[in-house]
Amino acid sequence: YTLGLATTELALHAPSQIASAMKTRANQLGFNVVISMIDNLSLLACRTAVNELMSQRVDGVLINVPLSNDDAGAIAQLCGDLPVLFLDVDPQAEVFKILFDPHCGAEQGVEHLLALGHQKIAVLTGPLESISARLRYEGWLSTLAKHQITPCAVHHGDWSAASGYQQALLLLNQPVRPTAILIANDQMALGVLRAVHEFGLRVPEQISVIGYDDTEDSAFFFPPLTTIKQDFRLLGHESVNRLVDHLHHHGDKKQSSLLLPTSLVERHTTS
Ligand code: IPT
Repeated sequence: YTLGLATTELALHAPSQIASAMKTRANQLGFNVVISMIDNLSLLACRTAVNELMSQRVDGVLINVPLSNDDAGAIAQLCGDLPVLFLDVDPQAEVFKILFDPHCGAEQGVEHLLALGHQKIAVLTGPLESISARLRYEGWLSTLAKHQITPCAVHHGDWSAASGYQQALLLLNQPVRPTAILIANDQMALGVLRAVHEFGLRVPEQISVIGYDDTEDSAFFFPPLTTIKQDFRLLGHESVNRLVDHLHHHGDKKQSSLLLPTSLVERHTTS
């Protein structure tokens, strides 16, 4: 068998670690993985990537591209009888999927900051074209709202460290200084840490920072990053297992989607 992976930008840490874990698991099972990477977030780009994989006669497809419910439906239709498993859709989407619970992750971050006594909390979201970025943002807002808190500032990045740095400079130049920043991924948190340090502020004494992902490098940021872990090795392994399982059963077994838990990893950027 050959599996096809349509993926978003592999220069980002999370998608590359997911692809690597898939490849490792597929190789253990004796499968090949061919990869098609999209360079912009659009349905057309995703269609093109899937067509490219189908022309290479793959036996099943993994889609790690953020897709709205309608777009995921369109891609599932494009695949026809070919088994297709989605990794970046809404938990409500009616497709075969495996995801980390975005609400659970967002809630864990907020609850951690509230337990430490923070009230003046700023947020830095991922790009709002991404369904996961939107769901984390909604999760933060609804959890904060339960405690009658609204964020003191809202900024939007694009998942990169550079955008985290730029947005943090804007944030720190404003008169209201937050005591904590919730950040939608670790790469942006890396950029935020640099900006905060350039402002001469101490982490976590003067400002707390919490990321999301727990990618391989996050324990080596300075200070080591507190974050919400998504176990990408588990995701890569489970997604391949499920797709292969589905292939072996010739699609006669009901496709069972999976919602994986996230967990808080407390290091040294929050107090
Ligand atoms: C998601 C990451 O959390 C984020 O950091 C970014 O890399 C994004 O992917 C790229 O699309 S994880 C995804 C499986 C929701």
